[in-house]
Amino acid sequence: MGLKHKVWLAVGGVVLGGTGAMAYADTGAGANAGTGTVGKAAVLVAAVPRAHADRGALTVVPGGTGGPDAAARKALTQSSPGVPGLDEPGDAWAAATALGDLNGDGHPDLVIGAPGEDDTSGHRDRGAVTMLYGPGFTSGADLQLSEDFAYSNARFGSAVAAGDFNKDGKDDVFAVSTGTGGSWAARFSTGHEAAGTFQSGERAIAYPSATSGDFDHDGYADVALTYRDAAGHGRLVWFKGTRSGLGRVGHLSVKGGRSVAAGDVNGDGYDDLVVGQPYTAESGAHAGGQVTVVNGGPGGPTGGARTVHQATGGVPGAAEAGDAMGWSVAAADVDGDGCADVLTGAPGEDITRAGKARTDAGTSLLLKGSRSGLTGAGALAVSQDEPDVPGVTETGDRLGSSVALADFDGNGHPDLAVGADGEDRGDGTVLHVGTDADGAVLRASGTYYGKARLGTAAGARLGQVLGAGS
Ligand SMILES: [Ca+2]
Ligand SMILES: [Ca+2]
Ligand SMILES: [Ca+2]
Ligand SMILES: [Ca+2]
Repeated sequence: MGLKHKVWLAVGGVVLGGTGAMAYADTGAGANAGTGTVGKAAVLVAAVPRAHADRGALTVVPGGTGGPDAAARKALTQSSPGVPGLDEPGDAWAAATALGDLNGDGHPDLVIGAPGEDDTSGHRDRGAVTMLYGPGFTSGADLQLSEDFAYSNARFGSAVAAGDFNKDGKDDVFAVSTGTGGSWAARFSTGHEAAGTFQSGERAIAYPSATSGDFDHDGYADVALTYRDAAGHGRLVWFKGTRSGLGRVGHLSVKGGRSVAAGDVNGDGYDDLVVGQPYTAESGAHAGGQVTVVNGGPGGPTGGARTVHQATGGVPGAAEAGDAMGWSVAAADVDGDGCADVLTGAPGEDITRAGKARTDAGTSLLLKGSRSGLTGAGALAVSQDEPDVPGVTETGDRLGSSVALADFDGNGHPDLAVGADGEDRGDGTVLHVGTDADGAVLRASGTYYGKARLGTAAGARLGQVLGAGS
């Protein structure tokens, strides 16, 4: 798969500790997936790290002509055949996930972070990162790292990403630890590794989320990471892919947030960095949160920045403290105009239905990319009370807890997937909304993938972490 055909996206969904899920979606036409689809339908990965006393689990749902094919789903835990590690309470397995073709066989493989995994040397919450090979996901391996990472509360695997950093045709793995100022590691398909730290000090960072995209358009996939530093400020750092691997370039002047995605929002050929900034205190964001796009260019994601919030013209809803717009972000060109569009969740949005305010019902917003960057013009809200969308809003649904954009039905246009991890008192659900042949969003097509359809445990908060790829 050529890099130029890929649209990289990420979704963040953070409830405990720090979780984010990253993935990429190939929106180009591909080989028939063999399930009767017209194109290469993307798979949906729904992770539930809080399931079964925080042991964690995930479900891979292949795409099909009608969207994600729940009947063909594959449920995975650390107890599944071929999955490394022991399934123990508190592992938070799949707190972060990414998809990439790690072995170059044309099938997406899984990268799975388990920041609560203890090691066999007595290091509690050292964390682990597992690679599982598709399409079977019955064989895999853990990332083997130097002893520098062997300490308690390292929480390795709090964020993960996949991309072909060294351009050898196989995707590589990026992973983050949050202990002692934070550190990163990359594992290349060639077998060698790189690693480094973010900042000095013993205090942990929090809420990391990573994505991969080619921000400087040199053919080598790069990485962008957001996290909250020990002082409570959102930070952004980017890493440049090269023939010899991946190297940390530096922090950006734009503040970080809770979620990141990559996509060419202004259509100039450089992937741009999309940052979800839900909180004023962390990011200097507008009340209620915002999404900022930092333009890619020859020097990476360091170009001009453009911000959209609910007070921006054209954006539905009102900007109120606590809405948490930007909690999750994904980027892909939904309408096919050559500019990646951005789907963002605002799980703290209150919605009034039948005269009663439903606190934290949540919403999601599809924001359009344009030649001049991200815009509020033409923005679309997808919540349970929007016209045609099935379901009704309830207090605490938290719709928008995660988002993904990928072509789940293989019609050539990315579809929307929106998590609502508070639905039905914490069972959670995922809302899939399709798009037509022109890329128009079909809100009436909304279908829920809840506990019964995906077989997740009660109270697992399905919709906390979503990923997609093909
Ligand atoms: Ca590679
Ligand atoms: Ca690059
Ligand atoms: Ca661009
Ligand atoms: Ca577009």
